Amino acid sequence: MSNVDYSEKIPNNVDLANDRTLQRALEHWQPRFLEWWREMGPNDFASVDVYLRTAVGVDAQGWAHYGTVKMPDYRWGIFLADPVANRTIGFGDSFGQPVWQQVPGEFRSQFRRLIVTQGDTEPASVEQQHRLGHTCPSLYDLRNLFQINVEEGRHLWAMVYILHAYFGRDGREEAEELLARHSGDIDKPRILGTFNEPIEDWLSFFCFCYFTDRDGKFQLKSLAESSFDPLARTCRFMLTEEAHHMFVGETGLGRIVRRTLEVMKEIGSDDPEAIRRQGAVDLPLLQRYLNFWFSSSLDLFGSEVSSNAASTFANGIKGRPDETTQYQDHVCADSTFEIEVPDGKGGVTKDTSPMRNAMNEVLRDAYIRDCEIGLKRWNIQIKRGGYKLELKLPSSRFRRAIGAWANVPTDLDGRPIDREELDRRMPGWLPSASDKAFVKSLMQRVVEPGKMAAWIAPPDRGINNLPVDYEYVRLN
Ligand code: BYC
Repeated sequence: MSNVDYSEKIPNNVDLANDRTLQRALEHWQPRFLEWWREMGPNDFASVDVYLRTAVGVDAQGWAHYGTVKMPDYRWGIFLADPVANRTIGFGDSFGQPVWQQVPGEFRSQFRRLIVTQGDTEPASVEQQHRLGHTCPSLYDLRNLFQINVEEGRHLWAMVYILHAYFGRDGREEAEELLARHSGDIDKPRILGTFNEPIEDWLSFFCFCYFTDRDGKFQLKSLAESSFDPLARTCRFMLTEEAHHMFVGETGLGRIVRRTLEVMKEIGSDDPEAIRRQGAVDLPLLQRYLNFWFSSSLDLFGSEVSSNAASTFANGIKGRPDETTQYQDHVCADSTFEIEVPDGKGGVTKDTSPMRNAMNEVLRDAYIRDCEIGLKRWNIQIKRGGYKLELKLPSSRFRRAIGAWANVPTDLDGRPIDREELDRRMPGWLPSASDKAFVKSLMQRVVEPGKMAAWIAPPDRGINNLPVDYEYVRLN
């Protein structure tokens, strides 16, 4: 089961060759995908050789196989983690019953909605990163960008397989629509807000990988618990690839902090202007980027109290990350969860929600704790450098567009403030036009093997035990 059939037009471990109808349908979608990749992917780099990881099997030996590939020749395929024998439903009203190999009719539209939402984010991120290759800070980073891009393409394949294989004509239509919506398109935008935000510089890219890909981790972990076994298995395999995307975010931001501290030491100052004159990123500017991407990514969890969340949990469609190992009560029929909501008078009050309705908030809380880890590491670096400044995540009430705090003006600590104060202070909390212009001025491509742009420190090590100065992308 672990081996991937690479002799097929579409590499897969789902025995596609024995389902001619499905195979034909996917082979019909394949050229559309490639056409989309040519138009919306990193196609200015179609002819370059990239040192990429390609899965050749879903077990430990197979999933990280490295070699030099031209991106359009990457073998996008369909890989499901191996089935777990006698797996039973891990949560909700049908707890303990055997998992489903087909989608129950009554849950079809709920499943389709979630799979489409998940699928929509994958090509969206490739579109957002479309032009970043031209301003890479090093060949190492360029290679990581392309690795992420091809894997997001494969994650799109993962969802398209599920739509084609289990949702008939509706699924095929949805698969077409996944290529028809585009990030930031006025008429046909991507479904979730963050995936319509432009990513025009590498600082935004690293923030996106740190915060937004981490939402991917939490959502995929929740879907990996699903009672619909093919969905659970496909998400389990996606998670192995997702880990690298967050690694790129965390180490990218960590390397920026390290370089800034070096510059601060060299010039003996933490004055942002003086740091900028040396071509590095001052920490207050980095903080404003963190504020932007963190607050945007928090919205991806949906409303604090959600009837959608309650019913997907009750119906065994979407669980909580590590449902089996992290929780005692997998049914949550009677438990409650306390949330803080605006009191409508400029203050905060506590509300009690049935646990099932609060599942989005449970996930968001766990996500916030996970986001803290990187900040702790960077703050240790800053403290060791002898500086007092600390990077901080803003409150989860800050700048929200979804849920109880949507459009409620608060400061970075989540204290409700009036709109006039918000308008006055917001420019100091988010990247300003001059911040963005400065960051843009730093985005000069560096492509000599081993060399780094002046605003980012080298990584501790290269990819797959190769040296940092390996020529990860041969630009010809
Ligand atoms: N922007 O009851 P509500 C990833 C919509 S990232 C716009 O509050 P629900 C990746 C919502 O769709 C992971 N709309 O929330 C990362 C609903 O609309 P409909 C992606 C939003 O439904 C980096 C309405 O508001 N995967 O993989 O409980 C690179 C009311 O919804 C937003 C998933 O998200 C928003 N931010 O939960 C590449 C997993 N938030 O349906 C990839 C699948 C909510 O009434 N999706 N809305 O028209 C889900 O589980 C759920 O749809 C959500 C929302 C968690 C997103």
